Amino acid sequence: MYYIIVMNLSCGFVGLPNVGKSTIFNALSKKNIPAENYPFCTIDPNSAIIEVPDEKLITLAEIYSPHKTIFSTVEFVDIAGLVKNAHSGEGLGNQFLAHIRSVKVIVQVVRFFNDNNITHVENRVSPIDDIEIINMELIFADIKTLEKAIEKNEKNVRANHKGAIEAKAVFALALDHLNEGKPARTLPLNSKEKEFLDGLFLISSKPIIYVANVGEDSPSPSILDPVRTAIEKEGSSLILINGKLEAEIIDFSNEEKKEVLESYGYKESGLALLIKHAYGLLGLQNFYTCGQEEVRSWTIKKGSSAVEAAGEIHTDFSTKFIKAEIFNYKDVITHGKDQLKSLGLIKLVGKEYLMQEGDIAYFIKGQ
Ligand SMILES: Nc1nc2c(ncn2[C@@H]2O[C@H](COP(=O)(O)OP(=O)(O)OP(=O)(O)O)[C@@H](O)[C@H]2O)c(=O)[nH]1
Ligand SMILES: [Mg+2]
Repeated sequence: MYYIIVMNLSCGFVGLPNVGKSTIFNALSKKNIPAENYPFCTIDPNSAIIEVPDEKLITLAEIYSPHKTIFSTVEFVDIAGLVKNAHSGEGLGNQFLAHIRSVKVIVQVVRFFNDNNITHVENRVSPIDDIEIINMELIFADIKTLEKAIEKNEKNVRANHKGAIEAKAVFALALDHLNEGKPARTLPLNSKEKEFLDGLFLISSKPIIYVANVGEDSPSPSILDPVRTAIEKEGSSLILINGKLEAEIIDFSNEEKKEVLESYGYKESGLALLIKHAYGLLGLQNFYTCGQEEVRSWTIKKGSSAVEAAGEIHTDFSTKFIKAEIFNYKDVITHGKDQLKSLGLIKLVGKEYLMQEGDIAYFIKGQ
């Protein structure tokens, strides 16, 4: 049996220098890139393709004993540290922008650990202020983008181009919002208005997950709670990862890792937690295909229909879609794979069927 990996989702690690981005990136991706105690250790973004931890897929592979087991994957990108005024050239300046623009989810790593040996660029450990600095840099970058777009759109307004007046109104709303220090993702717009902004690929419109790099001692509620409240108010979520610990157990087996993490009070690995949140934010779920040749996990948007799921495998399966046989992981576990047909647990469905979490599909296509 061998394993193959396919890519679906990308997460970019951002944050101040020396907060532990590369440490966490390495620990989660098992990649040994430099994570040293000096700011701007990471200059070019490093990226890693990582398998989505998937217990269901592993169980299905045990049941079907295929030649290949193929996991869904995510791409992690370790982006250079940002500093205050990066948008006007401080630190590594605007190099970060293109890297952040290319990812689907921003993972903001925030330093909670105290360690006098590790320099903090602001010479203090204050998560709430660090978050503010990073978020403002992303907003400043977006303000620049928006101002350019407004200028360009003025020509369209003068030339009476279709939609230019509407775009002007949306851009003005967005600029006010950003100027108030709020990220574009919290601007309430209807779907038509949203389309005008979508074309600008604003960084602060991307979903964000905050990772507290908590170090050896868990932060006290008096430090953690106000940060969590501020983040949740914005509609985002905060997860706790002990970067240093995860880096130390990088070569342990999965069972050993689980044991160590549990002894420190962590129910799940940082990787599993992060991916679970990224799936939740983007509204993703998995379905499976199972056969003798391969057992494979596929990632789709929640609410996808059978024909959309089929298209994820190959466009041929969607354009020539006839029907699909669907059964669910839960039934395989309860009844075994060979009893499903006689028990009436294999559904024959058409294009419109809504895929459910844990569905296993066999698509039938025409010539
Ligand atoms: N004590 C302690 N040190 C940590 C922890 N996480 C990271 N460090 C140390 O902090 C230093 C900086 O970590 P990096 O992972 O390189 O930080 P970074 O955010 O990637 O920094 P840049 O690439 O410079 O932006 C290294 O010496 C790490 O070993 C932690 O949880 N506790
Ligand atoms: Mg780094």
